[in-house]
Amino acid sequence: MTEEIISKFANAEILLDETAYQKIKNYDDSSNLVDSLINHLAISSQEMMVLTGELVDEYLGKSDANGKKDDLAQSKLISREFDFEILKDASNKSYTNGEIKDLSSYFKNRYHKLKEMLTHKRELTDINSVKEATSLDDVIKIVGMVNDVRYTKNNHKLIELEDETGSATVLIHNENHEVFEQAERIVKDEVVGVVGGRKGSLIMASELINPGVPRVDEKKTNFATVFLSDTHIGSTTFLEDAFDRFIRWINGDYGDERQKEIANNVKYVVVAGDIVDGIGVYPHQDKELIIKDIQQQYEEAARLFGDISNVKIIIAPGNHDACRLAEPQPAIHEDYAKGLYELKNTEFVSNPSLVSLDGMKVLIYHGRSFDDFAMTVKGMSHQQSDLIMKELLEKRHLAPIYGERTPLASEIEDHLVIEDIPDVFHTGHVHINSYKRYKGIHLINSGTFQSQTEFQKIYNIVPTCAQVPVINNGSLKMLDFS
Ligand code: D5M
Ligand code: FE
Ligand code: ZN
Repeated sequence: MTEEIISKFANAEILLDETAYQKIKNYDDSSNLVDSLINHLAISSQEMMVLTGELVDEYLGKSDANGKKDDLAQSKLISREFDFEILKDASNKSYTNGEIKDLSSYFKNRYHKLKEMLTHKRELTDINSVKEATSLDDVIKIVGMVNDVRYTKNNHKLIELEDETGSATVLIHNENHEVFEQAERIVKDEVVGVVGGRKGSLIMASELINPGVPRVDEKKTNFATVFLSDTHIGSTTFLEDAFDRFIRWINGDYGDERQKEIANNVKYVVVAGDIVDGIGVYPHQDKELIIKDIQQQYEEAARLFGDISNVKIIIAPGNHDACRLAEPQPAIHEDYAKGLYELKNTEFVSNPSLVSLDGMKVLIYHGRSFDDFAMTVKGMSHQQSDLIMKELLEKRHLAPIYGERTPLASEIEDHLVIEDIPDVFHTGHVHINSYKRYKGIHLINSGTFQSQTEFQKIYNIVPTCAQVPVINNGSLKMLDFS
């Protein structure tokens, strides 16, 4: 039996310390205990672990006379190891003093980062400068930043493209259907490649080239990650009952067996902004607030999220949080959110940011730029944020349009360029769930826990409330707490 105990645990990747070993060996029905412990630990823990005497005692205390185990999700037997890493965060990287000089270095930095990606593409090796291109009679290849987009009176598309040497006007003929359709999605201030030929003072485009994203390999994960955003705690329209059901679910107290099994597997919760409703975000907001003090709103958030244990909670800000509005938004400051900071399992990151959850890369972005895309690009809307997310990935920029609804800080570096390809692209803001798999990347918009507001009624935005996306063992599940 002695050897059998050790080898059974070893096969299950569990190490025994001496006291645990003695306790198990001396237990009446040790063979049964070995099997049930291994079974229990295999479900609750994903990593190699050390089983101590204390844990054995705790387990035995929780087993009833028939050896039937307690609700696994309730068990605090395992203290998990989190392989959590912040790969990119802009919180402490804000250098700008707001001078015009910064704006030009900001755009230069954006241009160079994206040009670097574009010129690595087969179609854009040996590019011409824009100045050269305006007098070339051969095939023209240029990379430029979009200064302006408009139509000719015959409904062709005109793009004003600029690099450090000058600017040129690119025409996309509407009978060139494929390229024209692509040109419909071109926005101001993005960086794009053009292949074409000169016709007088115009460049006729035969190809438009985005920096693009390669296909990513499927990440094998054996844990569950919950994606939340836009809880808007403090608002009269915050759906507290639904949120309570969510918290009960995550703690193993709500849902059917299958849902409880997922809850038991949850290791991370990611919050992509608007965790609270904030104050003074729009005129007369106080009429729609149940908690009128920003710190109190975060205290309430701490009370609600404080019921989640043994799960790491990663929090990024949105446009309602106590944070500067200009993106990149630094992490929510401790002065505002003391209670949340005091929770042992919280992490605070900037908007945007890139984190690694046991090797699964998650790009977190609140999604303010979706308003600009929904307002300016044909066929795009708040309802289908997956289409916008796909376009942002192709453009490799989270908020290309400067000077509209999305305030951007003119930093020396452009932190909104998508430099690393994530496994998951998680957004919020629109209050409408969406999910798509694009080139292997999970595109997730996590909806909201706020019912329709007066503002959203005017814009005809119908939120999808209390629908929570979870990636469990690599595939998406939607859980409904409404
Ligand atoms: O955003 C709540 C909803 O309102 C979301 O669907 C986006 C939309 N929204 C917010 N601001 C604007 C502007 N300026 N134009 C159009 N649509 C907007 P929240 O960030 O929670 O207030
Ligand atoms: Fe919101
Ligand atoms: Zn928002």
